[in-house]
Amino acid sequence: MATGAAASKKTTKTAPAKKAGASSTMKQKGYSKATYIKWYEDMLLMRKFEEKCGQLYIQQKFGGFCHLYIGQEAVLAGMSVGLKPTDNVITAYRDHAHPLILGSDPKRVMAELYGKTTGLSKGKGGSMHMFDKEKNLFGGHGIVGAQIPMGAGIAFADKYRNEDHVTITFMGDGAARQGSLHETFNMAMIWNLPVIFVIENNKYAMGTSIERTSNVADMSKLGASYDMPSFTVDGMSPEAVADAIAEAAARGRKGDGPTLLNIETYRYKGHSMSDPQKYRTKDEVKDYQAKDPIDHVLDVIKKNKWLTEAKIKTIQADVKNIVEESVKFAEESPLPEAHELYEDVYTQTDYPYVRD
Ligand SMILES: Cc1ncc(C[n+]2csc(CCOP(=O)(O)OP(=O)(O)O)c2C)c(N)n1
Repeated sequence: MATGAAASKKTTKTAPAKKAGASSTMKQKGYSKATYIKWYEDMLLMRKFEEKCGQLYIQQKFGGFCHLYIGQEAVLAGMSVGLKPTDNVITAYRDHAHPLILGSDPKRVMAELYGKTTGLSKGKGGSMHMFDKEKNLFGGHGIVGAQIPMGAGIAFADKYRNEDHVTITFMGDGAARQGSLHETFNMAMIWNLPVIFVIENNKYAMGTSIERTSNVADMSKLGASYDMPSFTVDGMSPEAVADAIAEAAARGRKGDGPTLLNIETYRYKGHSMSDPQKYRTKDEVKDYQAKDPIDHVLDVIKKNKWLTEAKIKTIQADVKNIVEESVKFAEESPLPEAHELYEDVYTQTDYPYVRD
């Protein structure tokens, strides 16, 4: 397990294709005691919240799909340091942890899973469609790759309005193979948009490994034919992710356009709750669990004596309470009323193509 000093020295590989002038190595820097403690609290909440979601789903407390983020927490922990609260986030369906890190109320995230009216999307979205306008979270999208052009569109709107914001557009390694990526990369480079494309590369699209679907398995090379600055980042390290996202965000804010980050991570659980996981070995899962980002951050905290054992136990108890309260809130909240079916739906009364 890495210590604080070792952690801040983690190297980050660069992609062979880089825009002229882009730095050839990601700058590394140390992070403070406060940051490590926040990372521990945030990642523990994501992990415990999701473990609870898995249990509740098995108990059939809510239906639909349920894709857990467990194992990938360092990506969002790193992001939380590298971005500003005014920046925008859009992602796919593995989206319960994104609102948590952005500061949405965990009660409302859980209520959304239950389809309750108090949920983040008023109970109309469920697991795959978490939106929070106040936190600039633009979903939660179930169509693989759909959010890639939308992320560029959000960045276009900010540029058009002269806003100092960047948009982070998450996608899986499977989504990165959708055609929408190529059109979007081209337009984003032509228009120099303030967007960070993040491939949350957990090695599998459902049960299919990158090697089975991709001639070029190094996903950072996808930016090469668009001359987009592209990097591979250790996604089990919040430090490496924070460095990479901060540098990409600075590039976007300066008017230097998009960045592609191939963040190498791993999901410990199946693709969704009904996945026998025959496509990978138990040893492979164990190898990644040995690099667990929560263990690593706690290790740094303990080695530096930044928290006492009692204080660590208090954080763990607080997180447990937050999760339990969110379940209680979700269970006690009402279901949407029938009339809500007709609310928040886009209508155009003079739409010419539909006839009675
Ligand atoms: C357009 C489209 N095709 C297929 C699917 C079915 N599908 C759902 S998830 C998924 C795998 C996507 O994997 P990846 O992008 O790597 O994300 P991960 O699940 O690993 O986070 C597929 C093929 C879909 N939802 N949308």
